[in-house]
Amino acid sequence: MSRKVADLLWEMLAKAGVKRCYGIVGDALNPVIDALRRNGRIEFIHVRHEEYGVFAAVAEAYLTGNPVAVCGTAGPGVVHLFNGLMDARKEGAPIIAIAGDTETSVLDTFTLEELNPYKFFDTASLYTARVVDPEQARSVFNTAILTALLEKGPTVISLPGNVASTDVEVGSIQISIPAAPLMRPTDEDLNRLVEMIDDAKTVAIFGGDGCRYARDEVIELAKRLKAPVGYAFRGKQWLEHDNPNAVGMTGLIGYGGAYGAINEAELLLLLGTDFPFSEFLPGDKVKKVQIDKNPKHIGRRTSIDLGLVGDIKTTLTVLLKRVHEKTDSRFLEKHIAKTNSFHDLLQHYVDKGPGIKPIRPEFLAKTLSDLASDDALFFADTGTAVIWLARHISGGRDRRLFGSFAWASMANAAPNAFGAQLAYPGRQTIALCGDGGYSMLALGDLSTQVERRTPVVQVILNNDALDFVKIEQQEAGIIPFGVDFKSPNFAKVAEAMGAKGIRIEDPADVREGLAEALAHKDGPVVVDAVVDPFALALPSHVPFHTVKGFTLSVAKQVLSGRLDSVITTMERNVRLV
Ligand SMILES: Cc1ncc(C[n+]2csc(CCOP(=O)(O)OP(=O)(O)O)c2C)c(N)n1
Repeated sequence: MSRKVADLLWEMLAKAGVKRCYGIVGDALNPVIDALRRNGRIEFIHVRHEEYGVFAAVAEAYLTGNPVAVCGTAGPGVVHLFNGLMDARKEGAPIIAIAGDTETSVLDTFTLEELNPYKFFDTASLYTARVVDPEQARSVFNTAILTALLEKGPTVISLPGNVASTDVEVGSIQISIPAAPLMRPTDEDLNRLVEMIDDAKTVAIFGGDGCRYARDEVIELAKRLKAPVGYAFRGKQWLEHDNPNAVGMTGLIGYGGAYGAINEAELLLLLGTDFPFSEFLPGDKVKKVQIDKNPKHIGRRTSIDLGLVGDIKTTLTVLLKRVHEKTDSRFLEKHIAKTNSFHDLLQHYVDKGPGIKPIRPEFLAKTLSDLASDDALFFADTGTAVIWLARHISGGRDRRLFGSFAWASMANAAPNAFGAQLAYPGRQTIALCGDGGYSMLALGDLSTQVERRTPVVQVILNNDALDFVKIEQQEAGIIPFGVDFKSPNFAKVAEAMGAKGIRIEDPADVREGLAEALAHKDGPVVVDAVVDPFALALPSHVPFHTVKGFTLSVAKQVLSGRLDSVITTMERNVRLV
């Protein structure tokens, strides 16, 4: 049967489970979007910025596991997709990007908006194809869909408008998507692992997103081995809640006993994690075993004594049949006690919060966590928002915590929450945003949310600063520079755009303001929370160079006449209040 290439595209995407395509149309994409309209099975989400669309798609794809389409048109529109596609690659989200391309008759002539898709997408995309002949179409679309789904990341189909509107002869359109295969190490390797576990007096576990489907198995293993369980940001939501062995996170936003546990154990099991901060992982004094279904992850962050390829669930299911229970729980108890005392420390600004103005972000985040529903979906911007998410937003069986954890782009949270709301209509979706991030990307597409009346709750930490970088600069020993700016009253801006706006300046209004926001179901709401720009968040383990850098920065600030801001930082962070 004959159909246009663009019709074939949407037919195959719909068969693969794509429900939405986010993007902006124009020139080369016009015949593609005309076919989408004809198809009628995929919803087009017209966003104001292509990057916003991709961040929305990333959240939808990650949370649901379904493939999601995005589109941008020739040259500049395509370029706007890039940052989001990098995020999809790092977060493991199956996205198929349709890039409008210049007519085939003028390819390689440096014509208007021409972009070489192979070169341009090389870093982000798992598979990039340029369809210059209709006969390629079925095979290319099939490969793009399967690669995105099975390798979990973005693929790109670059489609010139003239090819999209050409007829192509295709037989039956089937798209067969196999489930991910079960993978585990050989018996020989598992026996070596059992021996290493038997030989170690103390074992700690550190897990990442690879534990997503293996929560029960990891917790059971930890119980048997009396092992404390630490986690990377991407492992927190799977391993923290209702886990008596949980000891928190390590790294620069770390808390609890995780750093101590993984550095003091005799044996460390790294499960499904590509945690990038090597300096927070132990050196040679701790034996390390790493298990990951992606062989490229093994040994790249720290040297490993035993590397095993396998998915965590399948591997641990077999391991649990062979492993011998340990009886001495003193190591576990020590690190649980450390975790508990760190929690008391974290609680300080939460408890004192109602009496401190400007509002402490710790108090704001904890109140939000307490008020939100048990199945809320939380998203945090890269910036201080991720710190407060890590430390004060509690997970739960049905809660999800997501962000640009592995790529670390700013401005992800509001679009993430928008995509999640479209995927799970009516479920509470909450974005904790930076004021820098919100101004960067989210503001324009608040109009999109208003039009669609999506009840997304956006809480902006209005601190008039790129605060995370301000802290970074001080840790690096330099005087904060280029980090201050003036934010508008976001509540008023939101109201002017047709959303609900709530401004909170007084700590006494935090609870009521957030409750009102969460109760608002008729469209988006923006909470403009004026928070303390001097709130510091130091990790549970502070590396020496950080202490040195901070001291140096403080000295430089004093010497350059900024004593007032140094005093304010000290006053606001050494429990004087
Ligand atoms: C697109 C992008 N640009 C720059 C950075 C570097 N960066 C990381 S956090 C941050 C500051 C974020 O500021 P804001 O959104 O205001 O949040 P805050 O830290 O003040 O809470 C910057 C500039 C980045 N990660 N991504």
